[in-house]
Amino acid sequence: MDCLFCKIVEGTIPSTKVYESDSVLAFRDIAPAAPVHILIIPKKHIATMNDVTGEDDAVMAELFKAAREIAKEQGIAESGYRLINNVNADGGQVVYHLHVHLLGGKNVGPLLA
Ligand code: IU
Repeated sequence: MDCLFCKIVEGTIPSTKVYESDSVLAFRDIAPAAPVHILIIPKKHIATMNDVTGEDDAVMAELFKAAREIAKEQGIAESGYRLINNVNADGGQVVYHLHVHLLGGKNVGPLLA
């Protein structure tokens, strides 16, 4: 499968990892939109949020646990941060391997500015 984020999971494409567990990986976005911009992904290939099934309950729980822990570790848990998941074309999804953006380190403003 020709998936960029699967290659990052495999290590054939380098990334700046900030968190790793058995089922989840997080790394810095190459084009950061905020001082902290981290992508949190399931290691398993899931194309979009639409493709999540009941079998993925544990990995999705792990993904949001990673978000909480990374925010704390980055020192932005209390100041605040935004989690974004883009789905398909109208949602602005570019990479079709499910990922949650963690954005913070500044006031990211209203959602639909
Ligand atoms: P989107 O939600 O699919 O639109 O976001 C894809 C993100 O992946 C976007 O913020 C890119 O900057 C980021 N990204 C990356 O971190 N490394 C890459 O090699 C590529 C995209 I291509």
